[in-house]
Amino acid sequence: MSKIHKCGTVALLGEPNAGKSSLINALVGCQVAITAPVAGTTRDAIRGILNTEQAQIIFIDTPGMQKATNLLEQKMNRMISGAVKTADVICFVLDVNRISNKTLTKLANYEDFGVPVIVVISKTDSTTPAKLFQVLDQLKDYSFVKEFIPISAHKNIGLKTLIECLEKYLPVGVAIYDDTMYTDSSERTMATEIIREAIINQLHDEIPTGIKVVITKYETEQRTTVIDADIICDKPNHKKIIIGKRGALIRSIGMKARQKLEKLLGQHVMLHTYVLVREGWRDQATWLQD
Ligand SMILES: Nc1nc2c(ncn2[C@@H]2O[C@H](COP(=O)(O)OP(=O)(O)OP(=O)(O)O)[C@@H](O)[C@H]2O)c(=O)[nH]1
Ligand SMILES: [Mg+2]
Repeated sequence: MSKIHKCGTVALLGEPNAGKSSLINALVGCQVAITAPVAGTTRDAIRGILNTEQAQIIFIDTPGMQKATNLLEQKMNRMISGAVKTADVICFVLDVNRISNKTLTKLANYEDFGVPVIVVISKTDSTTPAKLFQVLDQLKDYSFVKEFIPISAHKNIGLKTLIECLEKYLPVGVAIYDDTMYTDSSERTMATEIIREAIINQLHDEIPTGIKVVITKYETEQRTTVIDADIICDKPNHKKIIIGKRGALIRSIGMKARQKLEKLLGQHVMLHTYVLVREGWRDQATWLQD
Protein backbone atom coordinates (compact mmCIF):
# COMPACT_ATOMS: atom_id res chain seq x y z
CA MET A 1 0.00 0.00 0.00
CA SER A 2 1.43 3.41 -0.92
CA LYS A 3 1.91 6.00 1.81
CA ILE A 4 -0.39 9.02 2.10
CA HIS A 5 1.21 12.00 0.33
CA LYS A 6 1.36 15.38 2.03
CA CYS A 7 1.84 18.82 0.52
CA GLY A 8 1.84 22.19 2.19
CA THR A 9 3.47 25.47 2.99
CA VAL A 10 5.76 26.20 5.93
CA ALA A 11 6.44 29.86 6.79
CA LEU A 12 9.88 30.49 8.32
CA LEU A 13 9.48 33.45 10.67
CA GLY A 14 11.73 35.11 13.22
CA GLU A 15 13.88 38.06 14.15
CA PRO A 16 16.32 39.56 11.63
CA ASN A 17 19.51 37.47 11.51
CA ALA A 18 17.91 34.46 13.25
CA GLY A 19 19.18 32.12 10.53
CA LYS A 20 15.98 31.67 8.46
CA SER A 21 17.62 31.95 5.04
CA SER A 22 20.51 29.69 6.03
CA LEU A 23 17.91 27.17 7.20
CA ILE A 24 15.86 27.23 3.98
CA ASN A 25 19.05 26.71 1.95
CA ALA A 26 20.13 23.80 4.14
CA LEU A 27 16.67 22.20 3.97
CA VAL A 28 16.34 22.54 0.21
CA GLY A 29 19.96 21.53 -0.35
CA CYS A 30 20.99 24.49 -2.49
CA GLN A 31 20.99 28.27 -2.33
CA VAL A 32 17.54 29.76 -2.86
CA ALA A 33 17.99 32.69 -0.46
CA ILE A 34 20.94 34.96 0.23
CA THR A 35 22.49 35.08 3.69
CA ALA A 36 24.69 37.58 5.52
CA PRO A 37 25.79 38.51 9.04
CA VAL A 38 23.79 41.77 8.87
CA ALA A 39 20.12 42.08 9.85
CA GLY A 40 17.60 42.81 7.13
CA THR A 41 19.16 40.71 4.37
CA THR A 42 15.97 39.08 3.11
CA ARG A 43 13.46 41.52 1.60
CA ASP A 44 10.96 39.26 -0.14
CA ALA A 45 9.11 36.05 0.58
CA ILE A 46 11.22 33.40 -1.14
CA ARG A 47 10.05 29.88 -1.79
CA GLY A 48 12.23 26.81 -1.48
CA ILE A 49 10.78 23.43 -2.40
CA LEU A 50 11.74 20.13 -0.81
CA ASN A 51 10.44 16.80 -2.08
CA THR A 52 10.67 13.86 0.27
CA GLU A 53 9.25 10.38 -0.26
CA GLN A 54 6.19 11.36 1.66
CA ALA A 55 5.69 15.03 1.00
CA GLN A 56 6.31 18.18 -0.95
CA ILE A 57 7.23 20.89 1.54
CA ILE A 58 7.09 24.47 0.27
CA PHE A 59 9.16 26.62 2.62
CA ILE A 60 8.67 30.39 2.56
CA ASP A 61 11.63 32.38 3.80
CA THR A 62 10.57 35.80 5.09
CA PRO A 63 12.26 39.07 6.07
CA GLY A 64 13.10 39.37 9.77
CA MET A 65 10.32 40.84 11.92
CA GLN A 66 10.99 44.47 12.75
CA LYS A 67 9.20 47.74 13.31
CA ALA A 68 8.98 49.49 9.95
CA THR A 69 10.75 52.83 9.68
CA ASN A 70 10.34 53.32 5.93
CA LEU A 71 8.22 52.12 2.99
CA LEU A 72 10.67 49.32 2.20
CA GLU A 73 10.32 47.88 5.70
CA GLN A 74 6.52 48.26 5.51
CA LYS A 75 6.64 46.22 2.33
CA MET A 76 8.86 43.64 4.07
CA ASN A 77 6.31 43.36 6.89
CA ARG A 78 3.54 42.80 4.33
CA MET A 79 5.64 39.92 2.94
CA ILE A 80 5.62 38.33 6.41
CA SER A 81 1.83 38.73 6.81
CA GLY A 82 1.28 37.30 3.33
CA ALA A 83 3.45 34.27 4.08
CA VAL A 84 1.70 33.65 7.39
CA LYS A 85 -1.74 33.76 5.74
CA THR A 86 -0.88 30.99 3.30
CA ALA A 87 1.03 28.82 5.80
CA ASP A 88 -0.10 25.36 6.87
CA VAL A 89 2.61 25.33 9.51
CA ILE A 90 4.50 28.18 11.18
CA CYS A 91 8.15 27.54 11.90
CA PHE A 92 9.43 30.19 14.29
CA VAL A 93 13.22 30.41 14.20
CA LEU A 94 14.91 31.47 17.47
CA ASP A 95 18.64 32.17 17.56
CA VAL A 96 19.88 30.18 20.57
CA ASN A 97 22.14 33.09 21.54
CA ARG A 98 19.55 35.87 21.27
CA ILE A 99 16.31 34.95 22.98
CA SER A 100 14.78 38.08 24.48
CA ASN A 101 11.39 38.86 26.00
CA LYS A 102 10.62 40.95 22.91
CA THR A 103 11.21 37.91 20.69
CA LEU A 104 9.11 35.68 22.92
CA THR A 105 6.24 38.19 22.73
CA LYS A 106 6.38 37.91 18.96
CA LEU A 107 6.24 34.13 19.26
CA ALA A 108 3.24 34.37 21.61
CA ASN A 109 1.30 36.27 18.92
CA TYR A 110 0.93 32.99 17.02
CA GLU A 111 -0.76 31.15 19.88
CA ASP A 112 -4.29 31.43 18.47
CA PHE A 113 -3.37 31.53 14.86
CA GLY A 114 -5.06 28.27 13.99
CA VAL A 115 -2.07 26.49 12.46
CA PRO A 116 0.57 24.34 14.18
CA VAL A 117 3.57 26.29 15.44
CA ILE A 118 7.01 24.65 15.59
CA VAL A 119 9.93 26.42 17.25
CA VAL A 120 13.32 25.90 15.67
CA ILE A 121 16.26 26.79 17.88
CA SER A 122 18.99 27.76 15.45
CA LYS A 123 22.81 27.97 15.52
CA THR A 124 23.19 25.28 18.19
CA ASP A 125 26.73 24.67 16.93
CA SER A 126 27.62 28.01 18.48
CA THR A 127 26.52 27.18 22.02
CA THR A 128 27.01 24.61 24.77
CA PRO A 129 24.59 21.80 25.69
CA ALA A 130 24.06 23.52 29.06
CA LYS A 131 22.98 26.78 27.40
CA LEU A 132 20.68 24.88 25.02
CA PHE A 133 19.09 23.10 27.96
CA GLN A 134 18.59 26.47 29.66
CA VAL A 135 16.87 27.84 26.53
CA LEU A 136 14.57 24.80 26.31
CA ASP A 137 13.69 25.31 29.97
CA GLN A 138 12.91 29.00 29.30
CA LEU A 139 10.47 27.92 26.57
CA LYS A 140 8.60 25.27 28.54
CA ASP A 141 5.61 27.54 29.30
CA TYR A 142 4.84 27.99 25.61
CA SER A 143 2.59 24.96 25.57
CA PHE A 144 0.84 25.95 22.32
CA VAL A 145 4.10 25.18 20.49
CA LYS A 146 3.84 21.67 19.06
CA GLU A 147 7.56 20.90 19.06
CA PHE A 148 10.91 22.52 19.87
CA ILE A 149 13.65 21.43 17.51
CA PRO A 150 17.31 22.43 18.00
CA ILE A 151 19.15 22.69 14.70
CA SER A 152 22.32 23.92 13.06
CA ALA A 153 22.00 24.87 9.41
CA HIS A 154 25.77 25.15 9.13
CA LYS A 155 26.50 21.72 10.66
CA ASN A 156 23.40 19.93 9.32
CA ILE A 157 22.20 19.09 12.81
CA GLY A 158 18.51 18.42 13.47
CA LEU A 159 17.35 19.01 9.90
CA LYS A 160 16.12 15.44 9.37
CA THR A 161 14.17 15.62 12.63
CA LEU A 162 12.67 18.94 11.56
CA ILE A 163 11.60 17.58 8.16
CA GLU A 164 9.99 14.48 9.74
CA CYS A 165 8.20 16.72 12.23
CA LEU A 166 6.86 19.00 9.49
CA GLU A 167 5.64 16.01 7.47
CA LYS A 168 3.45 15.10 10.46
CA TYR A 169 1.68 18.46 10.49
CA LEU A 170 1.27 19.09 6.76
CA PRO A 171 -2.11 18.48 5.10
CA VAL A 172 -2.70 15.54 2.79
CA GLY A 173 -2.31 16.59 -0.83
CA VAL A 174 -0.61 16.04 -4.15
CA ALA A 175 2.54 17.96 -5.14
CA ILE A 176 1.95 21.45 -6.52
CA TYR A 177 5.36 21.95 -8.09
CA ASP A 178 7.23 19.72 -10.50
CA ASP A 179 9.66 17.59 -8.50
CA THR A 180 12.67 19.01 -10.37
CA MET A 181 11.97 22.53 -9.05
CA TYR A 182 13.69 23.80 -5.91
CA THR A 183 12.38 27.37 -6.08
CA ASP A 184 9.85 29.39 -8.04
CA SER A 185 12.18 32.41 -8.25
CA SER A 186 13.30 33.21 -11.79
CA GLU A 187 17.00 33.07 -12.68
CA ARG A 188 16.91 36.84 -13.13
CA THR A 189 15.54 37.36 -9.61
CA MET A 190 18.15 35.00 -8.19
CA ALA A 191 20.87 36.87 -10.09
CA THR A 192 19.68 40.16 -8.57
CA GLU A 193 19.88 38.65 -5.11
CA ILE A 194 23.32 37.12 -5.68
CA ILE A 195 24.70 40.53 -6.68
CA ARG A 196 23.13 42.08 -3.55
CA GLU A 197 24.61 39.29 -1.41
CA ALA A 198 28.10 39.95 -2.80
CA ILE A 199 27.69 43.64 -1.89
CA ILE A 200 26.30 43.03 1.61
CA ASN A 201 29.01 40.57 2.51
CA GLN A 202 31.74 43.07 1.66
CA LEU A 203 30.21 46.09 3.37
CA HIS A 204 29.54 46.88 6.99
CA ASP A 205 27.36 49.04 9.19
CA GLU A 206 24.19 50.65 7.86
CA ILE A 207 25.04 50.67 4.15
CA PRO A 208 23.66 47.22 3.16
CA THR A 209 20.07 48.05 4.12
CA GLY A 210 20.24 51.10 1.84
CA ILE A 211 21.18 49.13 -1.25
CA LYS A 212 19.02 47.90 -4.07
CA VAL A 213 20.09 46.06 -7.20
CA VAL A 214 18.23 46.49 -10.48
CA ILE A 215 19.14 44.36 -13.48
CA THR A 216 18.77 46.47 -16.61
CA LYS A 217 20.04 43.91 -19.15
CA TYR A 218 19.87 40.14 -18.99
CA GLU A 219 20.64 38.46 -22.28
CA THR A 220 21.92 35.03 -23.13
CA GLU A 221 24.12 34.87 -26.21
CA GLN A 222 25.28 31.36 -27.08
CA ARG A 223 27.20 30.21 -23.99
CA THR A 224 27.40 33.61 -22.25
CA THR A 225 24.88 35.53 -20.19
CA VAL A 226 25.37 39.29 -20.26
CA ILE A 227 24.09 41.05 -17.16
CA ASP A 228 24.04 44.81 -16.57
CA ALA A 229 23.13 45.75 -13.01
CA ASP A 230 22.53 49.11 -11.36
CA ILE A 231 23.54 49.24 -7.72
CA ILE A 232 21.36 51.90 -6.16
CA CYS A 233 22.53 53.44 -2.91
CA ASP A 234 21.07 56.00 -0.58
CA LYS A 235 23.87 58.52 -0.09
CA PRO A 236 26.75 59.94 -2.17
CA ASN A 237 29.35 58.79 0.38
CA HIS A 238 27.96 55.24 0.15
CA LYS A 239 28.71 55.28 -3.57
CA LYS A 240 32.34 56.14 -2.81
CA ILE A 241 32.56 53.30 -0.29
CA ILE A 242 31.01 50.74 -2.66
CA ILE A 243 33.42 51.69 -5.44
CA GLY A 244 36.40 51.65 -3.10
CA LYS A 245 39.93 52.89 -3.62
CA ARG A 246 40.60 52.94 -7.37
CA GLY A 247 37.54 50.73 -7.86
CA ALA A 248 38.99 47.86 -5.82
CA LEU A 249 35.83 47.04 -3.89
CA ILE A 250 33.40 47.14 -6.79
CA ARG A 251 35.81 44.90 -8.76
CA SER A 252 35.92 42.42 -5.92
CA ILE A 253 32.10 42.53 -5.55
CA GLY A 254 31.73 41.95 -9.29
CA MET A 255 34.17 39.02 -9.23
CA LYS A 256 32.45 37.28 -6.30
CA ALA A 257 29.00 37.80 -7.83
CA ARG A 258 30.14 36.60 -11.25
CA GLN A 259 31.64 33.38 -9.83
CA LYS A 260 28.38 32.57 -8.07
CA LEU A 261 26.27 33.50 -11.10
CA GLU A 262 28.34 31.22 -13.32
CA LYS A 263 27.72 28.38 -10.87
CA LEU A 264 23.99 29.11 -10.82
CA LEU A 265 23.57 29.48 -14.57
CA GLY A 266 26.13 26.87 -15.60
CA GLN A 267 27.70 29.18 -18.16
CA HIS A 268 30.02 32.13 -18.68
CA VAL A 269 28.72 35.43 -17.30
CA MET A 270 29.69 38.96 -18.29
CA LEU A 271 28.65 41.24 -15.46
CA HIS A 272 28.72 45.03 -15.69
CA THR A 273 27.85 47.03 -12.58
CA TYR A 274 26.97 50.73 -12.28
CA VAL A 275 26.70 52.47 -8.92
CA LEU A 276 24.00 55.17 -8.72
CA VAL A 277 22.76 57.39 -5.89
CA ARG A 278 19.01 57.78 -5.38
CA GLU A 279 18.56 59.46 -2.04
CA GLY A 280 15.56 58.23 -0.06
CA TRP A 281 14.68 55.43 -2.49
CA ARG A 282 13.46 53.29 0.42
CA ASP A 283 10.57 55.71 0.86
CA GLN A 284 9.64 55.99 -2.80
CA ALA A 285 6.96 53.62 -4.04
CA THR A 286 8.29 53.55 -7.60
CA TRP A 287 11.66 52.21 -6.40
CA LEU A 288 10.01 49.49 -4.36
CA GLN A 289 8.19 47.98 -7.31
CA ASP A 290 9.94 45.01 -8.83
N1 LIG B 1 27.06 29.41 13.80
C1 LIG B 1 26.01 29.43 12.99
N2 LIG B 1 25.69 30.56 12.34
C2 LIG B 1 24.61 30.56 11.53
C3 LIG B 1 23.81 29.39 11.35
N3 LIG B 1 22.80 29.71 10.51
C4 LIG B 1 22.97 31.01 10.18
N4 LIG B 1 24.07 31.52 10.78
C5 LIG B 1 24.64 32.88 10.60
O1 LIG B 1 23.71 33.85 11.04
C6 LIG B 1 23.76 35.02 10.21
C7 LIG B 1 22.38 35.32 9.67
O2 LIG B 1 21.97 34.26 8.84
P1 LIG B 1 20.75 34.41 7.81
O3 LIG B 1 20.41 33.05 7.39
O4 LIG B 1 21.06 35.43 6.76
O5 LIG B 1 19.62 35.00 8.80
P2 LIG B 1 18.15 35.50 8.44
O6 LIG B 1 17.27 35.13 9.58
O7 LIG B 1 17.72 35.02 7.10
O8 LIG B 1 18.37 37.08 8.43
P3 LIG B 1 17.43 38.23 7.76
O9 LIG B 1 17.21 37.87 6.33
O10 LIG B 1 18.25 39.46 7.92
O11 LIG B 1 16.17 38.26 8.57
C8 LIG B 1 24.78 34.71 9.11
O12 LIG B 1 26.01 35.26 9.48
C9 LIG B 1 24.85 33.19 9.12
O13 LIG B 1 26.11 32.69 8.69
C10 LIG B 1 24.21 28.18 12.01
O14 LIG B 1 23.61 27.11 11.90
N5 LIG B 1 25.30 28.28 12.83
MG1 LIG C 1 17.13 36.06 5.46
